[in-house]
Amino acid sequence: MADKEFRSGFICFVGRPNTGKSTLTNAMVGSKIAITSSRPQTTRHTIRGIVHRDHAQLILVDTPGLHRPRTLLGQRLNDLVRDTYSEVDVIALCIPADEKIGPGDRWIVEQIKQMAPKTTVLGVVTKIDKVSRDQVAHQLMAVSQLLGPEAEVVPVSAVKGEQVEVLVDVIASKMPEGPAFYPDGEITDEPEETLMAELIREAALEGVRDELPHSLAVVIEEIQPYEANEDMLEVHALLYVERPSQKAIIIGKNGSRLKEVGTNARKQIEHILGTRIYLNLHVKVAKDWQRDPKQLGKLGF
Ligand SMILES: Nc1nc2c(ncn2[C@@H]2O[C@H](COP(=O)(O)OP(=O)(O)OP(=O)(O)O)[C@@H](O)[C@H]2O)c(=O)[nH]1
Ligand SMILES: [Mg+2]
Repeated sequence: MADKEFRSGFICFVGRPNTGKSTLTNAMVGSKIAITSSRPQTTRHTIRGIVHRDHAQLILVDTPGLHRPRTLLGQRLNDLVRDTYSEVDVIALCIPADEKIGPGDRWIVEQIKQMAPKTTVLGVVTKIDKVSRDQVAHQLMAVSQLLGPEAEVVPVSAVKGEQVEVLVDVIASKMPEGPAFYPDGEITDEPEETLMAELIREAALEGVRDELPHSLAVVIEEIQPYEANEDMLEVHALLYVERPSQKAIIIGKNGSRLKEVGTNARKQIEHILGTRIYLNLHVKVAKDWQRDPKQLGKLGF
């Protein structure tokens, strides 16, 4: 058999919040480049992950979960996702195996049809480890009905690693022939500073409830060589919340919670960067920043 032509291209994962897009991105890339959490609306910017195979290179674009926006931040995130539709070869709609298809999913399908009528659409049934085989089969049919007969639908479990390679192959088969976009070994174009800020946000999200996750934003203020040990980096980060009561929660009794967040984030950052760091965290209140255009701008939205 003749060698297969090399294929390369862009695919974005879209779906309602909390449907497993970022977890799947990490599983396919083989490394953690996108933070994940059990709370909806974790991802706040598009994140590129690169999948290298002998016959293909896939650039995955993980996007924020889509929902009817209630804040200016929500609106900006939806716009961001819509902008990516025009930049990709394939759009993959992620729907969990354990949740009924609802108006939120139909709304996304309509948006895709409107914005990118010619783009190949793929269905991905995520989290198949959470349900029985029968339920997976049922969901595959439901997603197929939602997307129409021409769309392929692939079941996958990112957590168990089931079917991840099958999904890579299916996506690769839909890509145009062409050379790689990124050099071998490169797995993301996320700047280190963004990765650090995200890992701190992920650590701070752990265990907080209600509306607090949405109110949290992290900004890296300064990175410099650590004076006491020149093999280390000193990183200063600011955690923004929207209200003083939230500040108290994040800091915890005698600063215990913030300390824990710092330790967890530091380990993750050191693992990814391969450098030891001294991490300095501060918490600040930026009142209602999710609804304030000026503050959103300052925070990079
Ligand atoms: N059991 C199981 N859980 C999963 C799987 N994939 C994701 N999850 C869980 O689902 C939750 C949401 O995962 P994320 O990857 O953050 O979801 P997301 O779609 O990126 O969410 P947003 O960024 O908020 O839109 C997390 O608690 C994950 O651990 C899976 O294959 N199996
Ligand atoms: Mg995400």
